Amino acid sequence: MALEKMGSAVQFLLLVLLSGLMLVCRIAEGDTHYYDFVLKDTNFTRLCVTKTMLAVNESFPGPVVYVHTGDTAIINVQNEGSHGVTIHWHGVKQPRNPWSDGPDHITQCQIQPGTSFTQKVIFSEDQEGTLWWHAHSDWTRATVHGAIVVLPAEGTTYPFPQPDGEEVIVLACWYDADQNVELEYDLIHYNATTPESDAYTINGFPGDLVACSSEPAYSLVVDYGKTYLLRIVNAAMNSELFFAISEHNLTVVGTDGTYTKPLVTNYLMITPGQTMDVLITANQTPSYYYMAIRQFVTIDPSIPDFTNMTATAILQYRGNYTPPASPSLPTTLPTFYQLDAGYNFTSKLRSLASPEHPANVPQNVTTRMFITASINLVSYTFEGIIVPHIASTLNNISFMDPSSSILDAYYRYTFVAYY
Ligand SMILES: [Cu+2]
Repeated sequence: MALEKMGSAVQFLLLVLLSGLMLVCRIAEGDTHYYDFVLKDTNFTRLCVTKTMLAVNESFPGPVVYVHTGDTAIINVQNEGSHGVTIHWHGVKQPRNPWSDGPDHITQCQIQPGTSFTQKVIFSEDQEGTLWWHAHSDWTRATVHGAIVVLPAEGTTYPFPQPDGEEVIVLACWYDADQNVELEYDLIHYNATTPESDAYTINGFPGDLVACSSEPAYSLVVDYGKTYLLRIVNAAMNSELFFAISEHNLTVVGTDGTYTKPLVTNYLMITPGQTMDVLITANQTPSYYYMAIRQFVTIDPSIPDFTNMTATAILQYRGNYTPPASPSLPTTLPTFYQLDAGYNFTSKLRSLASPEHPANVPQNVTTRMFITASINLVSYTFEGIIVPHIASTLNNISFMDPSSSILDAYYRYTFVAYY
């Protein structure tokens, strides 16, 4: 009997040990999530214009990828559209896994119409918060993009009180025409850098202040007294954006998949490609309030070359009350040329740098590299005519898309690579 008891005690201990080991393995390996992305030319109507544009799963913005730190996402991209594109996982550090990064002609060739490509994205680094994915061929990313939510690893939590709810908010551009055609036309005919969009959008919609305001706007429905984590992505093509919510403070707690020291503010300035994790508490009189964005313009104010509009969405309290005829606009949203507002906000951001989330900045510099990024005038022949043309360079070397992937060629030693 005593032996039997001892045996079961040993069995129990072994079981505890084994499940502990399994838990460690689970944390180390993470879960695997599978997603299907179908690229398709889809009809959308904004600003009273209906156009066909490339989108993933017929949605603008596209689907959200949810993972925990340490997980892997396997994403099958099926291209049923009319252009070859690639998909890039913006900001996801993938050490020793360059094959799924996505920039076309750098790590892979384009996924041609009628074909598919499966990407394995490993969230292995200490990255938590919000990142995003987007197409990486010409300006296809204007319509082909979505958020990536990286939750804390299993068994861990946020470095701030657990929010009552969370929401992804993607800021983007709307072009009435095909932005890729506009881009090419501008480059060839005007030596211009980038076409301006016709509107900005919040989760796909420009909101109430544009013509055709009978079109729907995005609404975020909240409960009084609750705190929400907003995962904001600036997917606009080329514009820094101001963001504010009428009467509500914002607390920035993270940016680009890294936690920050909490920063209480009444507006944000978010750069293209950047993400921000922001807490808001629904602590105002239940009503409708505008959240709004507008471009932060740093060029000469006499040049009216920017998207001069304010996009809106509605923060809507749940409950019984008479909604206002028109929600209030945030008075704290800076105007387009307010340089000090842009710089003041950015200069206040600090990494969290806690024991759990350290800021490991390398202290020991072993190699110093001198890199010059510039835009030069080069000449090329177009339809028999020599055309002066602007081209970006790194250390005075410009880049033209090769016919194959550079990574592939480098890996197989088929050409000599320079940095
Ligand atoms: Cu990117």
